[in-house]
Amino acid sequence: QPISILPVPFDWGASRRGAASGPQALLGAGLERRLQLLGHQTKIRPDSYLPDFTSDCRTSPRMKQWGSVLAMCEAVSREIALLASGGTFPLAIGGDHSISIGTIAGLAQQKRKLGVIWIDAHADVNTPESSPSGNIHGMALAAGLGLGDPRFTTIGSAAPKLQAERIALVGTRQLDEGEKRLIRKLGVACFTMHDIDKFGMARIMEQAIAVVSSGSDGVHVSFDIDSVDPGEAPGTGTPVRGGLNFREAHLAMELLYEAGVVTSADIVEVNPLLDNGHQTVRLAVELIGSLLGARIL
Ligand code: DIR
Ligand code: MN
Ligand code: MN
Ligand code: MN
Repeated sequence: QPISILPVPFDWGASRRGAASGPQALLGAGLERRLQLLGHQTKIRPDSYLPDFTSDCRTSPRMKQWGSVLAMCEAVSREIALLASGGTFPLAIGGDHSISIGTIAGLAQQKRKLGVIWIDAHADVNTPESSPSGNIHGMALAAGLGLGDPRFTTIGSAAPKLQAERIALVGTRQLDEGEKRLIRKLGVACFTMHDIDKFGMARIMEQAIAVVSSGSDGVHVSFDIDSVDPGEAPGTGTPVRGGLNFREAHLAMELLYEAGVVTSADIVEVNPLLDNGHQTVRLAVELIGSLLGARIL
């Protein structure tokens, strides 16, 4: 199955600039070639599909730069829906995590029972009311669940895109109070760093894959590079200590590939301006490789 790479050079959903250079950095580090060496056909969508969001200054303290984020998400949603209906595997490369509001809205046009595995130090289930920061990248998964500002929850279609029982969070270690309450209330499967330390990544991924694939018509992997420990992945806007080590991150991706259930993915929050050389950019490219079939032997 051909892979459609969708660059989303956007970072107004976060408080720090730089993730907008992520796509160029990942492509510059040989992402496409790596996928081709794994036997995949690839196609890069030129980013002319994106509107000019730089001049949109609609903003509010609870939803910073919401005008730009909304315009980006609508364009990403349209584009992802098009790529998915064309029978390719959509791979969105961010950009901050707000781009996933668009990818999920686009995927949901075809898939009514989409499972999502959210590999992230954070849960991104804030609403404008619960968010302490007002940064929309911290609201991305909530929007998929139909929670938050209607302008964002109704992109592509009015109904919620996701069901809580088909979502698994992996690598979680920093939650805001409102997020903790919501996760408990909805019963979202949350595999924290505590669980990974205790049971090991292999067992946790087995459980997470079961959650997202049972009764689902596709599985989307949303990989926030800040899930990885800052020692391995310093190039990201909101680093949190105590993350996945190098092998844990690769193993998660390898096991997802082995399970054979993944139908789309996005990789987000790579910030080349904060990187130690190209360490984080290279790691991100390698991790996408593992998700799409790279083997040690
Ligand atoms: C925090 C940070 N929970 C917020 N979220 C981040 O601003 O809502 N997500 N950094 O990746
Ligand atoms: Mn995130
Ligand atoms: Mn994060
Ligand atoms: Mn550990």
